[in-house]
Amino acid sequence: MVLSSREKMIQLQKNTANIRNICVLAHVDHGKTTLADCLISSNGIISSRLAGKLRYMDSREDEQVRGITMKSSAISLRYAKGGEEYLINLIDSPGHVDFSSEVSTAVRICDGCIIVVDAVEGVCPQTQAVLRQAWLENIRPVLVINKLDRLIVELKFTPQEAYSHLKNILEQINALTGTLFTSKVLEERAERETESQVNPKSEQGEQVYDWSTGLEDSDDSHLYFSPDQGNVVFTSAVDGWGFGIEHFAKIYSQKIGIKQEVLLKTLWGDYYINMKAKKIMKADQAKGKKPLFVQLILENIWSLYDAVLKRDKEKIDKIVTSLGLKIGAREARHSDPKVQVNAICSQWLPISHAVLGMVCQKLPSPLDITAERVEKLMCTGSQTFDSLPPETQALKAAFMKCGSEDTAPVIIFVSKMFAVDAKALPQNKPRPLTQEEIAQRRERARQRHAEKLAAATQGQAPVGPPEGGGALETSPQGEETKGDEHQVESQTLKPLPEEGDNHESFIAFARVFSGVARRGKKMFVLGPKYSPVEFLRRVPSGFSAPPDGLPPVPHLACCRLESLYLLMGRELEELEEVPPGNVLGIGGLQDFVLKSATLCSSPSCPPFVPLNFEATPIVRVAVEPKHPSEMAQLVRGMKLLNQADPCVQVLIQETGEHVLVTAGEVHLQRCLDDLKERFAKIQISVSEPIIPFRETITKPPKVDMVNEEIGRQQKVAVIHQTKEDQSKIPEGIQVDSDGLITITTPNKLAVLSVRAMPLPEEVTRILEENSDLIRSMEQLTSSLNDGRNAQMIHQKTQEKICELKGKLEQHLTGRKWRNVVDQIWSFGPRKCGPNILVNKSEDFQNSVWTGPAVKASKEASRYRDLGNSIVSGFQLATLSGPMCEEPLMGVCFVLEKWDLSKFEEQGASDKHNQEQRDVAPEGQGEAEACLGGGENRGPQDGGSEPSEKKTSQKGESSLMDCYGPFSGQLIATMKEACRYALQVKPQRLMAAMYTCDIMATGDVLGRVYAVLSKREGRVLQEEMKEGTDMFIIKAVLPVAESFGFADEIRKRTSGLASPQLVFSHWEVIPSDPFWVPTTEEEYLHFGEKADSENQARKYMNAVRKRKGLYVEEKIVEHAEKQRTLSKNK
Ligand SMILES: Nc1nc2c(ncn2[C@@H]2O[C@H](COP(=O)(O)OP(=O)(O)OP(=O)(O)O)[C@@H](O)[C@H]2O)c(=O)[nH]1
Ligand SMILES: [Mg+2]
Repeated sequence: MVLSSREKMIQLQKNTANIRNICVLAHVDHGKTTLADCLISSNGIISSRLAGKLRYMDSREDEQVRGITMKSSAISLRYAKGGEEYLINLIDSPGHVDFSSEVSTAVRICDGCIIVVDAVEGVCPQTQAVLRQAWLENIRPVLVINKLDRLIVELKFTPQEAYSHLKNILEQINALTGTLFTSKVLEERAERETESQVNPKSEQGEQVYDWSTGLEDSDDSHLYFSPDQGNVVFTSAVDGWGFGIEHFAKIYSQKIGIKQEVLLKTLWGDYYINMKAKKIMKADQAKGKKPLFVQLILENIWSLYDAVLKRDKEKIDKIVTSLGLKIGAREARHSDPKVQVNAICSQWLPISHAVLGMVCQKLPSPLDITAERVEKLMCTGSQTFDSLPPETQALKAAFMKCGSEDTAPVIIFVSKMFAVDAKALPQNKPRPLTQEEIAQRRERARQRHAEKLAAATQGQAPVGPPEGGGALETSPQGEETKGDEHQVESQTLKPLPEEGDNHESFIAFARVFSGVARRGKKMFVLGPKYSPVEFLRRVPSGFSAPPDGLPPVPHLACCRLESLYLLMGRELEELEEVPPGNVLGIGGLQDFVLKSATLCSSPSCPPFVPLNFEATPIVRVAVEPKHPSEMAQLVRGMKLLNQADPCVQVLIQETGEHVLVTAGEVHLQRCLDDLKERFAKIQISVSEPIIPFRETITKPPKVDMVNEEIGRQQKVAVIHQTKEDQSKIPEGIQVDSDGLITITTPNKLAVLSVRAMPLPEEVTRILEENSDLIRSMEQLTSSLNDGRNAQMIHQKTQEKICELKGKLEQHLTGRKWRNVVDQIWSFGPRKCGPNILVNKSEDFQNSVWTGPAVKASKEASRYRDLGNSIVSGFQLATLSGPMCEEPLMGVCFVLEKWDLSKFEEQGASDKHNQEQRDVAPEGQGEAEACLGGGENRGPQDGGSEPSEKKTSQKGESSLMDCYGPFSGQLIATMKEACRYALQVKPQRLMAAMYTCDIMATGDVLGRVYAVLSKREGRVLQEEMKEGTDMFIIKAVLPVAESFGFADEIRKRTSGLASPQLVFSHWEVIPSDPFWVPTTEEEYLHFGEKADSENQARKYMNAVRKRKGLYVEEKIVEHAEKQRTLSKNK
């Protein structure tokens, strides 16, 4: 029986103070979906017998088969407590790392979350991750320690042991919260300090003081989890029970006559009770006293389990009667003890009361949204709230008020788009009839029957239909034509199936932050790059026009809220309007919103900060249709998939391959299934995963491959090899002993000298971390270059830039790096990557820190244009390296010399000639044109044009010669120079690495290690989980070796260990892909052919093969031997 009708929900949605938007977060398999089942069953949506088995929120088939959740989905529940009725919008989220982006989409639209922790496994890597995500979104958590039954049944703990274990888990999770809190306080303090340094007058002395005392002063007690705070409950979701200590405090205060408040404070903690004196005292463990929690709570539960497991009928009956419960006969007789436990406990300690009670009491309503959170949502990038325009700042009040009056601006955030089968939309489905409708139908059928009977008894042939009755008979489902909603609906929706194969409809997963979302309302869709400042600049204030009549503003579109839905797990219910503070589904936005967006009725709203995704998409595959003719379907399918998944990336590579980039293997599998079965509906073939690599250079090794120091006597061979290397370099390019490449442009007018040096690891890391900052620096410079007066650079950004520069200076020390930071000219690839270009040439000085040399002189601007060509060459070189055309990482290119003297001479002589030509316009032209093969003959006519202009035209044309435009030559030459500069240094490949957390029991540990070492994994840390026989292993594993890793581990350990893989960093593969034995020792060790496996070469060749590049491979190695063998046979 469904207790909560749609009408009831609509009514509850209006009482904002009693709404709770919450999500369930945890590590994979800690019981989120099972818990959600229990809560859903309390509303009668599913039967309580099925709760925990059905996993109602896992609506996809693969979720049910694999037993893991893959998407977040919402359901609205009703809960009554203390005379108040609450509406709980519950979102179940996935715990698997591959789907952590789904967690981000859930936390954004919630105000609170339930963190679930498995009582046996305790705090796991994803627990940390989700707690961090909740923290970053500023939402308040409560804790559910689940699977307590495992402590009794599996681990066979005594109540006392269980208590210590639980205490331990609480300590762990509080320690985590503590670190998050301290880091935040310290960050804020640092911010304050810099602010007060920058602006000492505006701050008052005292305030600075406040923060310098920092940590000790900030009260953080409310942040921690503690049963006596009421923010922790203990549950067993499978067995359907759960409790907070409040429940027992109430019972025992009546039973033993101690005040409830006292019990609340002492039920958790080391307190014991002196029954005789009716006093609670601080427990002294040494005396063997039991804490209250053990004595009054755990022991009761333990004895119940004990009785049921031992099938002690008498004892069970006693417990049941003493608790005053009624157990159904079927459950009481059931042979499975689990069913009995469930029947008893779910009545005694109903889990939904414990959890939902805590949620209503401890988690905030949408009205309690904090100013801090609002400001964070509204400020993208390095903006601060104060820097927003006043109209925008005014919206903060609307957020805080969460008002539903007509004047309130409507603000909605769409956190993801999800696809549903169009047939499943409520408007396309026959609606179940209401009781009245059923009664009406019954009445009509009865009438018809009576009429028929009457006709038969009169023996007449059926006459003409009596007032439309016949029409009813011919169409049994057709009812009275007037006012029947159902019919109207089904008529209006008939056209939909005619849309052909478009069976997927997209629903936006969203929340109303302010105002009432009404069907048909026009809204602005704000793209992530939209700026209200830009709008206010373009559209005069007070301009009033219908939203679609506005002048075009970038990243702003206009849409209509076509349909609104109440999200009910697997079902959707249509709504006319949604009041503020609610989670909702919106239909009809698929043409406006790709993945997420902000919708607002007022254009002065800024777009919300982008969701922060923890996982980096790293696993790529190329897909193509089995039948080439189905390409169009594939492309369309991929587009739909891209929209339906928050984290997948869909792209077409330069090679023309259609590529899917996913967060991991499981995610990849899900995306492929979706593509095949839902979005493209075609057979596809999938390539092997494309593994990304990076190319870099290192310092020359000091030891050879057999760990012998490269001594003097062996140097001969080494030099021999370098010579060989150098022979690869074509003539005309000079290489000095230090690896400085000097190269001339094809037209011989410019000479470039470039050297490549490996950057220290730390510097590479800093560059990677700050790529966003570098990108914004770059944008700023380019907008200045364009002569646009870009937005004033914000003070905070300026500080961050200075900080970055400082950090780089700190790590780039020594003679080699002297002044290098000041001379950084560009970053690459894509102008923000982890490689740098340093300009040491004397003539032209330019650095990223100062911005472009904004000199008005023509000369300067010409240099700047040529400089841009050099930078472009560097960008190209860093985008694809010489080894296997993968991007570079951690390389510094130094442009030592940039000789343009010839070019200038040429320019001057051109000018001179031009002047002469101006004097004598005919005659000399032919002779000069030899360089350009006629191309630079240029415009010789037009004597009427002003001479100034003519000169400049002439100047430009002189840049052309038979090798093409000079700027193009510079780009190509610079790229070549960089590549050769790399090739003369020891080149290395870098592999992407996963960190891998595996939990395994002691007996399978050996097998886990075996799999890890087979796949080149490296164990970093191994820890035993206290009180259990579980080990936590932290390892790193190359992405290249990770495919099938999780499966292999599961198979080898019979499912007892399951790894979680998260992309962590890039690591240099120590072996040299071009290595051949050179020293005597190496010859001895590896033989002349050195055909033992070279991992780096294997990777490199695989990539080259995939890209269709030349691979140096010997196909027949020992031909003679093979012949002799066969002869001998
Ligand atoms: N013993 C015991 N098992 C439980 C309990 N709660 C859940 N489980 C089991 O744990 C497994 C995982 O439960 P789920 O609810 O699917 O876990 P989840 O957190 O939703 O997992 P993901 O969504 O994949 O992250 C299932 O086999 C459940 O039966 C519990 O209280 N006790
Ligand atoms: Mg789940």
